[in-house]
Formats: sequence, C-alpha cells, structure tokens
Amino acid sequence: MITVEADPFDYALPPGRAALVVIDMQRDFVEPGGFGASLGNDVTRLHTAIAPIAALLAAWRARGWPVLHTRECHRPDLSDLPLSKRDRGHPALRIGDPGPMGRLLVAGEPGADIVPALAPAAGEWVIDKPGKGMFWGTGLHEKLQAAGITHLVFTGVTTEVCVQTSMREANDRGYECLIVEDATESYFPEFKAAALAMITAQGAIVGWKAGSATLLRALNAA
Ligand code: TIU
Repeated sequence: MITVEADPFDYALPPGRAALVVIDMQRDFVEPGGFGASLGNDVTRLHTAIAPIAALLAAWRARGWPVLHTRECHRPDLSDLPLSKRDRGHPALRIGDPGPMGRLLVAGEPGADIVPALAPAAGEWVIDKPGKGMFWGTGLHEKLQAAGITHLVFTGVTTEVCVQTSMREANDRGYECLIVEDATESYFPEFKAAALAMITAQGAIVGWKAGSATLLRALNAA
C-alpha cells in the first residue's frame, strides 16, 4: 500500500488496483458554445484542472495502472435522455440542439469529445454515461469488479455535479474513493468548497481529498 497524506486522515492506495477516474473533461463543459455555456456558466473557470489531471494521467500511464475517462452524452436518437433532463430550466440551447460544436451533449459530436490535452490513450476505458453519476446505465460496477479495482481516484468536472454524484455512487458500492482537490473544478467556487467539505466530513463519510502534488509525491516515493 502507498500511504497518501489526505483529509481527514491518510489514504491507503493499493498499486494497480486504484483507477484514475477523469470525469467529463469534454469540450461541452470546458469550451465556449457547449452545454456548460448554454446553462449560463463561465467555462474558463474549469481550465485550471487540466494541468493537474495531465500530470496524474502521466503518472498512472508510466506505471501501467488503470485509467477511466467518462463522457456525459446521449445517443443521437436521444432515447437515453429523460424528458425531465431535456426540458429542465431555460438554457440557451437544449441537449440535442445544434450548436457551434455540433449537437449539444450528443455522442460522436465534437463537443462530446474529451479536450485534446487529456485525450484517452489506447487501452484506457472510456465510459459514456447518460446521467450525472458514472454507474447509472453504464454497467461500470461489473467491469470494475472484473478488473479487480477496489480504489478510485477522482478528477474532472464539475466537482459538485458529476464528480460528487459519481463518488457517492462509488462509495455506496464499496470503493475507497479519493478526490484530487486541484484536479477538479466547478463553475461555482463556493459549491466546490462545500462539496469537498461534505465528502471528507464525519470521518470521510464519502471519501478522502488530497492535492495532486501530495499524491504525486507519495507515488514517486513508493
Ligand atoms: N452543470 C454542471 O455543473 N455539470 C454537469 O451538467 N455535468 C457534469 O458535471 N459533468
């Protein structure tokens, strides 16, 4: 086990059994004209997470450890899009509508792609998910179990929506979960802070948090 200094106490990371999870680092959330912008958000806030995620990807790849990317997107016929999700609120564009990066949040469109700096490498898992959480409708739990993965290290966007939902789903399924503080970001700084506090409170009720530098230091020392 590799000991990582974390909040609220040390996190024990088993080499090879801990997957790096990169949630929804898609152009639709990070670039202008996508889904995130259609909801009225300042997407530039999310850019700070890219470099820390790239550093973690390099570390996982150098060790041959499992990496899992997710993409929030829907089938082109929108058969996996609940009307409740499509019709919620008053966005500038709705899911499935044509935008500057193709149809919003639709698989195969340019906007659904992961940003080039974090493009998946050959052999890495890419999971398309119709919901905010990565387990709903994906069969992911069975795949992780078959691969012997017991620990999940979370990065990506947004902290309090898809990252937190996925981490809570994972915690309930028995995974030991760490979130990397500077490798996740939100459109709302106060929501990021609150999510991290909720996750780690009550003796790591959902999981642990650590910074990417601390995590990389622990990996390099092992
Ligand atoms: N709106 C928002 O903050 N997030 C999402 O809709 N999806 C993800 O977090 N990926």
